[in-house]
Amino acid sequence: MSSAAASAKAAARKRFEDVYPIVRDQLLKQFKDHSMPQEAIDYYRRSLDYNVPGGKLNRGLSVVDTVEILKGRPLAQKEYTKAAVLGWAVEFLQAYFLVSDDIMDGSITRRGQPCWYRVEDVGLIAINDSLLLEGAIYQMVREHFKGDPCYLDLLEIFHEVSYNTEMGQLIDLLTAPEDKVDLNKFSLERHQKIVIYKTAIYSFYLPVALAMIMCGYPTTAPAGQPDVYKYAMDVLIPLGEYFQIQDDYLDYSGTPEQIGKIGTDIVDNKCSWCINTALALCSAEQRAILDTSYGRKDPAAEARVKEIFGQVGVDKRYEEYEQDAHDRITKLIKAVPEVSNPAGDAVLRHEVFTSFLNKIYKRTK
Ligand code: GPP
Ligand code: MG
Ligand code: MG
Ligand code: MG
Repeated sequence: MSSAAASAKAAARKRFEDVYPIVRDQLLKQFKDHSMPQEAIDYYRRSLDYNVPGGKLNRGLSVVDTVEILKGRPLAQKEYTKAAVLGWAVEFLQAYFLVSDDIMDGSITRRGQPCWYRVEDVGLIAINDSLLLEGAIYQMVREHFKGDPCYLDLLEIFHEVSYNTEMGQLIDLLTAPEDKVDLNKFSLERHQKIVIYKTAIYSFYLPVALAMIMCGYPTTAPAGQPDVYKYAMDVLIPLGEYFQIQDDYLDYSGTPEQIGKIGTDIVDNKCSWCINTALALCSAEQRAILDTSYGRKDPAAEARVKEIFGQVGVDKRYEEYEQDAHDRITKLIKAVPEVSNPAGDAVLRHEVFTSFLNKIYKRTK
């Protein structure tokens, strides 16, 4: 990236980050309005600051970027703030998922710091904190959008997408029981179902759909008009699937310094892209080792699994997968009609999708 592009990116991030304190302080003010004890206000603030703003912010920034691309111009401050509130709402949704996912996965670190439930004086209060993070979404959307024609569509999509993600989390967990390792349960088909539901919909479809809703694209296509949300879905789901396969691969191959978390997929018996790929390539002897070593809370067993991933060539397969995904998604993008909204002040430009693809292509963290 050129230094001009890098500083534009840093400035965009800073502008987005500057909206966070506004949102947080509105949430804290509600606590005060309910005369919550100071201890609760302080705790809630600490939970928000710990869990919401410290990630890559890709999802949140995507909402703002997409609104700008749809409108084809920089946003005025008022509309910027509204787009950014929706972006932060996606980051709150993500924080809600991650705080609870880390408990369910028994994870150790997240974003380079201990998982919230492992922080002193937090423990299982983290469950309630995750619920507050979810509830906060609806508080902030109401504060900034009530009375807007798109308000109901915004509420519906947050509910629908949350529900889809919870369905995905359920099949992720059911496919990976802690005490019963059975690699026969795994398949690339099951893997695809899991990743579409647990990651792709909320991480890729949601930010773009929110931007489209905010720009006045009707969620039910008028007679004779293309269903633009369906077109968006047709590109964004494969994109999200590609993103989660990267996450799976980095869980195995990345260092904690690089990815900001300690990979737990092998010891957690996860139906990840790596194990499915290894199962398709391994010999009977290697399979026997995988059967006895996968999903065991034992560093030596984990090391044996990683060794087999290396032997069967998971890394080379990943490189091939990545190239193929990039080319396939590029073709899907070309098939999307560049439709205007009814007011004629927004266009579903291909750049909405290519900007996503460029952001994640060959990512290493
Ligand atoms: C993360 O998958 C899963 C989610 C963010 C969805 C969680 C959904 C809930 C309803 C709680 P992961 O466990 O592979 O991610 P990571 O590797 O970051 O822990
Ligand atoms: Mg996890
Ligand atoms: Mg998980
Ligand atoms: Mg993962």
